[in-house]
Amino acid sequence: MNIPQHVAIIMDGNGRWAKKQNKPRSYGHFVGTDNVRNIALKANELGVKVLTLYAFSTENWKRPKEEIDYLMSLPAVFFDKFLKELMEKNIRIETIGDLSALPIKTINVIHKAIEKTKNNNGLTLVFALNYGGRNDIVQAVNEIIKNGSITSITEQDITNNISTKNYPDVDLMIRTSLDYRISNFLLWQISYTEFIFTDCYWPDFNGDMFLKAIEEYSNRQRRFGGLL
Ligand code: V0D
Repeated sequence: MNIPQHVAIIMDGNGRWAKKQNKPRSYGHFVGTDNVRNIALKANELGVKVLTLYAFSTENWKRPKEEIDYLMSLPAVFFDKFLKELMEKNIRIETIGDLSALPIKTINVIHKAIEKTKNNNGLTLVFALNYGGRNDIVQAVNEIIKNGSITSITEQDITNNISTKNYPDVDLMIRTSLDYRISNFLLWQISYTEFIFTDCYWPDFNGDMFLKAIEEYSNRQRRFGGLL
């Protein structure tokens, strides 16, 4: 089987999953957090190098304040429940996106998780937090023009300055829960990415379904614009 090096996931459907059983949206987010663990362990087992998860977008600030407050408590929930296991399984936590807008408590927990896991060399589990794909490109260009003598830039310049500069190309993107769009997730990075959409809500998306997605990826022929 051809294992993708880098998988990205839009973890959608937590609210709808909760609603279906007359529970508050926050309960869906809570169970969704447990599922981050399940899928990260599966990805690690399969030998995926990088798993990038869209946890909070630059647009999610439009949600009701109480939902945002609850979401901002989840890094601590995740950290307390799973840090020990992440260490045992050699999983490293990193983030992309602008953390500076998050509550200071949330930032501190995230920094702690990054610091504690920084020497692990299994799966790199990347949380996209306050992340937007257009913003990512703009910040890369701003970084490049800090070199004041530049008059034109190349694709490689952008690739070298974008948030995912240390990761391999995104081979596979998965979106759960029935919407067929990118929602300003990775934009620059998905030129040749394979897509898999599933109607399953994120809390129900299990390790077996993840494996099935990898198998489907493995069966596709990637041509990168050329001919076979
Ligand atoms: C809610 C489903 C883990 C989708 C997954 C702040 C949305 C659960 C984290 C997390 C969220 C982030 C950083 C870190 C450790 C864990 C997380 C958010 C939302 C937004 F270092 N799950 N999770 N962060 N959800």
